[in-house]
Amino acid sequence: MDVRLYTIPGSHPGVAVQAMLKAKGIPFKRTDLFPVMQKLVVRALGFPKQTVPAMKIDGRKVQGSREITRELDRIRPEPPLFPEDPEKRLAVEEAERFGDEELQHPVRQMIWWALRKDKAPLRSYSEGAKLGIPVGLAVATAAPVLAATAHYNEATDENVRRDLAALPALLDRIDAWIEAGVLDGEQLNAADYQIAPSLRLAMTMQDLRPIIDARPAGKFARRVIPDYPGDAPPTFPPAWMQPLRSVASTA
Ligand SMILES: N[C@@H](CCC(=O)N[C@@H](CS)C(=O)NCC(=O)O)C(=O)O
Repeated sequence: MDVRLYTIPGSHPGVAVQAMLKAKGIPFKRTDLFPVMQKLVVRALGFPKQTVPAMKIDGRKVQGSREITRELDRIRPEPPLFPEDPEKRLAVEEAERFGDEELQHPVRQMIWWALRKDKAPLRSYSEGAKLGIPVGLAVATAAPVLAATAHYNEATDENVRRDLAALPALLDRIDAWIEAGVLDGEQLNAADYQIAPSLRLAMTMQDLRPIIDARPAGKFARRVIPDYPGDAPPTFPPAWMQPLRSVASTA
């Protein structure tokens, strides 16, 4: 089987797919793309959308982390990514949907906002990446790419401030799923692999790391994805962090 994954270094859904490929023991090759450029490249490769992760399996194209999850389960059923029991499966599917539709994007907006403000940490997010040019050069010339990426992800002050205020409620839902055994069970499932990389990306930001680490969600994320590239020093204005701090101090 010839499997090639197209991704961006540090992409959280890209990390999710890599963790599932690893869990299933499927060997694969990875093509790392630049943000912005990836839109053109994946379309030029014949994928219907412009997002990564995108994957070719023996020339067949599958795009989107949830679509890839199902395809991986189809081509290599063991270990399964969904429970057999229909009720448990529904719960995992709902948590997986939440991870994709409600958690992924706010974290994406936060990190692009932070990197646009200070591009120095970008090098740490490119650890292990094969971009085709030296990482130092990529970082030195990254300002227009960061501006464009922040723009198309709508990583505005207003949105990121709102994302930060909403984060405690998202973490509450994740902690509740852990408590209920939907997440963090003995056998990791599709929702574990969808949610943990977003938490790990959020935890690369020093502003958020201690807050998430203090909760079951933090321990869970580190179990599912032990290593995640990137380390960004505190960047968010103190007033934006206030909603997170007041929840942490009353917990
Ligand atoms: N939620 C989808 C979309 C992933 C997504 O938006 N990926 C980002 C990189 S992390 C991307 O390719 N953005 C480019 C764009 O939106 O055009 C998934 O999990 O596959």
